[in-house]
Amino acid sequence: MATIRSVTARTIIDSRAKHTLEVDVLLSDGSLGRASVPSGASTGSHEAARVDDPGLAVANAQSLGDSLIGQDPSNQERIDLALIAADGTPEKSRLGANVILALSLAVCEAAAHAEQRFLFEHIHAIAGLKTAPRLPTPLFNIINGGKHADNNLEIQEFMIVPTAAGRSFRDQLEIGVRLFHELRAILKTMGHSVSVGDEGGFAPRLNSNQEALELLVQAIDAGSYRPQTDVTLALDVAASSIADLSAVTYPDDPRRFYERLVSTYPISLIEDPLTEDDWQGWTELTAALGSRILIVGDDLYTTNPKRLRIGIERQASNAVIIKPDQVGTLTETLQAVRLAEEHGLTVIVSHRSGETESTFIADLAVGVGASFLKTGAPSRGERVAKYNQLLRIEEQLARS
Ligand code: 2PG
Ligand code: MG
Repeated sequence: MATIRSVTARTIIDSRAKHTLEVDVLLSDGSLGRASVPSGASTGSHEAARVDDPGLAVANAQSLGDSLIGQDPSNQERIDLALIAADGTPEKSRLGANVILALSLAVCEAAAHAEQRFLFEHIHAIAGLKTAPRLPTPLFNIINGGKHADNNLEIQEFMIVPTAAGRSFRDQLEIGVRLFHELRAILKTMGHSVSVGDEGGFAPRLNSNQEALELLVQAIDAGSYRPQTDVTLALDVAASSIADLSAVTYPDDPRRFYERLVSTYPISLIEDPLTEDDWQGWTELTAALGSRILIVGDDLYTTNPKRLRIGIERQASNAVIIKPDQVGTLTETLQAVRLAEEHGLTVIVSHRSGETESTFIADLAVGVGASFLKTGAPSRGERVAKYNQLLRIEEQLARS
């Protein structure tokens, strides 16, 4: 087996014109793995700690990377445990979760190349899951609010979800593309801005969150699709990033507010409807709505197997967001996915609002057989890169 010959760390620019870390891992047989790190705007307070200073991140990645020279990249768990041990803190605050993640993912890609496997195949091979590789259903965030846009919408993401049954990924992507254009035309006719936010969705100034949902239903009608049957709606409320959630749900309490929304609109999924430490509220909401829709924990869990275990015990949600950068290694990410699989939680792999052109999460979603991939609107290069990678993987899976 090839061994790690060299590691090179550098900064590159992300989609918000911020510096982020990129790492190359070169193997003795010439195989190259390259990984970069995204970043969030609505970050959960339980996420692993990052080293934000670009110079320090590069220096840490370089010295930590040098300590991997000579090692076998196919043993992902051993590499990741060594990275975790080198940091030595529970939150990865000494060397930085971003530093550790870049190395972890670059090693994974290098090993896939050395073994002449597609990345998704390699991830599947090391994941230890029962679920077979499959294409995820895309969650298209076509109206951006909250911390991802400069408008007045408190809710962060208004998404459309093609129904998967009987549809290829390519067909599902076409629905996203078509509805993106339908919505654009509707907004233009109304005299709204059609500039896009951080995740490629439109960022109009509307009268209310409900108006955004109305516009999505209008776009579905305009595209001649049937709401609920062909396309459903999804929200990421990102409740912990809202200054006063009760002002958004007013005059109702949150539970009543969401029950009303779900009865009024063809909603199939709500992410982070409540704040990240309101365990009791989550359990009650999941009891009330969990048989009708997916209640998804993002900031609640931060891809951390320890927090996910608490949520499973408390029946706090029936779905989980998986973001490798929230926890800092591929091994811990896969551990969270295994836990979700074991307990029947729906898995949703997700991008961050600040992204690079890396397509790792597309392969991750397929490799772990995730039900969904959330990676923005079908617009902006760094979002489209992931959707386009899924088109290629769909072809590869069809051939094998
Ligand atoms: C989220 C993410 C991605 P951010 O809340 O789910 O959409 O946003 O990366 O800003 O945390
Ligand atoms: Mg979220």
